[in-house]
Amino acid sequence: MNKVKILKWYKTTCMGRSWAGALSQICFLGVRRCFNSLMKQNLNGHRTKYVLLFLTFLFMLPSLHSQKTPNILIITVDNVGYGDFSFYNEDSPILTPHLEQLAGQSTRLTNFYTASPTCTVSRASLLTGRIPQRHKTTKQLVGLAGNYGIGLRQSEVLIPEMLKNAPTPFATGAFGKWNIGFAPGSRPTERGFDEYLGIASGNVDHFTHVYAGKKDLYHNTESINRTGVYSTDLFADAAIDFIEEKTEMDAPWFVYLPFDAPHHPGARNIDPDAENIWQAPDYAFEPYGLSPDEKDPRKRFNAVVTAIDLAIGRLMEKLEELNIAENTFVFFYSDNGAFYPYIESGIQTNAPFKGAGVTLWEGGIRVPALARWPDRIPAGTTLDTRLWSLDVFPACAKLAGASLPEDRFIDGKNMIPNLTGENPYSPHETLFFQYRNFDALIWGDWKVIRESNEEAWQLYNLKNDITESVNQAETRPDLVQKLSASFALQKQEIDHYLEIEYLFQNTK
Ligand SMILES: [Ca+2]
Repeated sequence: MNKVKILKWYKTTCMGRSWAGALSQICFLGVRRCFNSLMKQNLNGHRTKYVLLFLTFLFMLPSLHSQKTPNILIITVDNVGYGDFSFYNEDSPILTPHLEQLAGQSTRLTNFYTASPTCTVSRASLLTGRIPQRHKTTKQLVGLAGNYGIGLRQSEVLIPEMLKNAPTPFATGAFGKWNIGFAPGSRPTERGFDEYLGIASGNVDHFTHVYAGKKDLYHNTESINRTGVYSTDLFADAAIDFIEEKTEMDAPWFVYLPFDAPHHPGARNIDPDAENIWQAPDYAFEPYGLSPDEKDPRKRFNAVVTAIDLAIGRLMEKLEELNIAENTFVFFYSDNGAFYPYIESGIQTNAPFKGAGVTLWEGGIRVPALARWPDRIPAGTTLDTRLWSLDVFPACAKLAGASLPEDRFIDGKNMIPNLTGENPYSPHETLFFQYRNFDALIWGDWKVIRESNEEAWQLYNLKNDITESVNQAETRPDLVQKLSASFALQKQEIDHYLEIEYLFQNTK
């Protein structure tokens, strides 16, 4: 073959595949070539039959491999803005080479929304596939009373509970920030997870794991002490150990890895004896040539994110080492956008979007997201189809071959055909949001939003005006009427639906 032919062959055979995928494809083509060659020679006798049988077996190996139930890895980061990562904003000063590599192996979502702009509600929605108004956890859990209370209703079905009912039940592990209630019956190992290592609350001192003066770190339901181990590493290492163990047992696994970083430091989540600063491990300052004593909060924040990047790098390396990267669906996203104080001080950015966390402006709800599944999801691509975090739930069901719960409405839709490029159309006609006094609805290119129901609706065209700068409510009253009517109808439907669901679940 000449150079042009070799390049063409390489492109069609290996491009977009992981190294293992490329190797598998090369072996497959090689075996096929031998098979064809043998057939041409028209050999006779038993030996030939066995050779042919063996080659047929080899020939089938890749397809057998591809039919294996995939593992599922969901990673969330806390309050990272759309413009914080270099793979969304080339001006970002934050060093994340491993996440950049992951982005290169993934489809990068540019029109992905979290169902809520705040931690607790975002997580409750992800794990149930339902909008907050339906699962009824509509507010942040605050303080020890909030975080150690029931939190999310125990009657809600979580992803790991659904995956336990898959044809091949999944091994399930959660490692990180729980933040949806830690009362007996609400804890992860009582909600479908086989193993849990993490914090009950939203954010802790990254080194002492103290929240509001209380040691907040647990293995399953037991309080544990790992003082001195940086929380990001603690969670990633627990996930790695779990993955290693379950892979050895040849069980499909589901890992939920919600980092509590880089969430800002504050009175509750910094140990009373420690300085109130962005806490990063010493090694995360090295790539910047900085001392761990660096005082600039922007540089300290960058190191916190780099520590996440290094942890995710180790995790991805482990998937390769275990030879399971090919058969693992990875979904990575930020639970909500960056908050105003950190945007205004130049530490973070939701650029190009307006607004911030705990608002329904695009900066609060439109978040960075990556989806990787070698050989199925085209690598290094960008996807602008509108999806949201609730779609993870039915996607997990589809991947596992599990049935969705039949006694409740799931707002999410299976996004796998969108991620693989089979279907370019959003499965959602509208996205409905309600948080605190904010109301919003997105339909097609348009969005209506109001900061309280005492204010008039504002109207923005998200296609031509992604910064939500030009309110078109006065020039397009027809669209305001259409979208606001849809919002009112959906709100009415949800209220009515909840009554029916309650009756249905309590008369079984
Ligand atoms: Ca958050």
